[in-house]
Parts: sequence; structure tokens; C-alpha cells
Amino acid sequence: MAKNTKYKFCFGPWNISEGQDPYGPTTRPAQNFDWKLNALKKLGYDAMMFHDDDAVPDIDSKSEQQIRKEAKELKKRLDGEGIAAEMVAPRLWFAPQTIDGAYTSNDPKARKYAIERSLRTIDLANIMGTNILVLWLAREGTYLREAKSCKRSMEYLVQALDKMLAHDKKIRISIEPKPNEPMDHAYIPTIGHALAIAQLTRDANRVGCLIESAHCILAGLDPADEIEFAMTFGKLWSLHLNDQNGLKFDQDKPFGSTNLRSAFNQVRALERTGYGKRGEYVCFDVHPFRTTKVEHWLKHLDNSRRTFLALVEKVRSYDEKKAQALIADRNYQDLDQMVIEHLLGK
Ligand code: GLO
Ligand code: MG
Repeated sequence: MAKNTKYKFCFGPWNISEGQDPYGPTTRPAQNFDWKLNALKKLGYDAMMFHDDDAVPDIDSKSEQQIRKEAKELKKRLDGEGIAAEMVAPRLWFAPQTIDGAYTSNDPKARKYAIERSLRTIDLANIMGTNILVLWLAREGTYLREAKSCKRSMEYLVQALDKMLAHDKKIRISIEPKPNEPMDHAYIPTIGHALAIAQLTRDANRVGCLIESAHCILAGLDPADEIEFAMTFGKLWSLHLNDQNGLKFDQDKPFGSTNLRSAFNQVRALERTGYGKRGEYVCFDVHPFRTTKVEHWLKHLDNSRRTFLALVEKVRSYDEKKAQALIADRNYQDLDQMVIEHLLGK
């Protein structure tokens, strides 16, 4: 029997958020990067995820030389703390240049900016010791169907991906699909879309995906099936576990918070397909509730990992033999109850 995976965990500095929403201000005071790195260490996590400007603040106003210098300093600090950088992602959705989208903007200057910034992020990833570039294609979509062409946008996207792949022969691109928010409709809403567009690039083997539980739920899909689908292609290179209560705003709730059975099935999908065996991390893209007090600020991260580890035990102690017998008898009624009672600890 294959050896059990020992999972490695990570989160990003943005996951220690301050509680602002579109209707109200922050409810906790902002903390600096050092405080967050310290918190990550204290919680016993293994790695941190980075946006390019998490690693080098105000990156757009800095020279390439300055960016390299700051990135090297950060890498040294991370090494000193024994913390890895899991990935780097260009935060393209924040810049004034990308109001109408980044790679798929109607403005050629915006598209050029987006590509150049992505190439710089690849250089940053190299210095930080990771070969994973995450692309959450936040503004690649429309508010208005008539404003853009999907076909042309796909062509722009492939051009941009090709430039990134050509820039660095080792970089692997993990596309993080999300069906909506901030856009009405995103052009790459699901893992199927991400893996399909990969096929049109100059090196499909280096274009894979990142699954976020909440994004699958927002697309009306089952995160566990999305995980097994991506793993069938050997293309799941990163993972954002969290939870989401139906078709609402993006909630980024603690893992298992809304639907424990779905969380169980996600962990089961990871265990069954061997996620983590090639060094992939389990990342939690979770946020504290707005009501969270400062003294409870890290609980959503600690709790998400606790739930994950408890579910790993549940998956490993699941009575597979009994399940197979019920499946052979097409007795899905009792299979359903067996899962419920297993989760209830009976
Ligand atoms: C938002 C996304 C976002 C990304 C992160 C990494 O809905 O989940 O948090 O994961 O910016 O690119
Ligand atoms: Mg995410």
C-alpha cells in the first residue's frame, strides 16, 4: 500500500485580513508583513503564498534592480525562518492600467502592461525559489457581453501565456478559475476551461490549475469532482481549500464551515489521487469573519487545518470494504447513511 501523504500547509498574508467589506470599514488594525510571517511560523505552517506586491510592496514604482534586491532579502529571511514560498501571483486586478481587464483588455497598452508585469513576477518567483506562477484571472471577463469578444479574449490569453512560457523554460502556470466576482462572467470559469486553454499554448505540459473550493461551488460544481478531474490530467499543482454557502458573494469561510460532508469528499479526493505526493501544498484561502476580535484573529487558519487533519483521519478510517459491498448491491440508501454516521462518529 502507498505510504500516507504527510501534508504541508500554507496561506497568504491576505488571509490575515482586517474585516472590511463593500459596506463597511476594517474591524481590526492592519498588521505588517513581519507580524504575519511570525503568525504563520507560530501556527506551524510550512509555506507562504505571495502576490508580487506582497513580496515587494509598491512593485510598480520600483526598478528591476530594486525589485531583485528586495526579493533576495525576503528569500534570505524566509530561509532563515525555514518557510518556503509556495507560489507568486501577479496582482493584476488592482492596478489602474487593468480596469478593463489585464491580458484581455480592449486597450493594447493595458495588455502590454499585464504581460510585462507577469514576466517580472516570473523573475520574482525564481528568486523566491518557486516555479509556480498562479494566475487568478480576476478581471478577464465582461460586465457587458457586447463590450468584448470571447474568441478574441482567448487569443489574447494564449498570446500572454505563450510569452510567459517562453520567458522561462521551468515556470509552471497554475490557472485559478472563478466564475464571477469581480466580473459578471469570467472567461475561464472552471477547471475544464483552464485545462482546455492550456492545450492551445506552446507548452501545454506547463499550464495546469489551482482549485479553490468556493470557486467551484460558485460555478455550481462539486469541488471533490473538480479535484479528481484535474488530478486525472496530472494538472492540480496548488489548492485553495475554504467554504462557501451557496451562490452568494465570495465568502472564503473556514474549511468545512458550511458543508462538512463536501469537505470530507474533497479530502477523500486528495487522498485517493495522491495530491501532495509531488510536494504540492494544501493552502487555505480563508478569511476571518468580520466580527472576529484581534485575540481570535488566527483561529480561521488554525481551525481550517484542524478540520482538514480530522477529515484525513475520517477518510483513512472509512470502511471501504463495506462501502464497496453496498455499491455492488446498489444500496446507495445505506451508503448515504454509512457516510453520515461515519462523520457523526458513530
Ligand atoms: C479570490 C481569489 C484570490 C486568489 C489570490 C491568489 O477570489 O481566491 O484570493 O486566490 O489572489 O492569486
Ligand atoms: Mg483563491
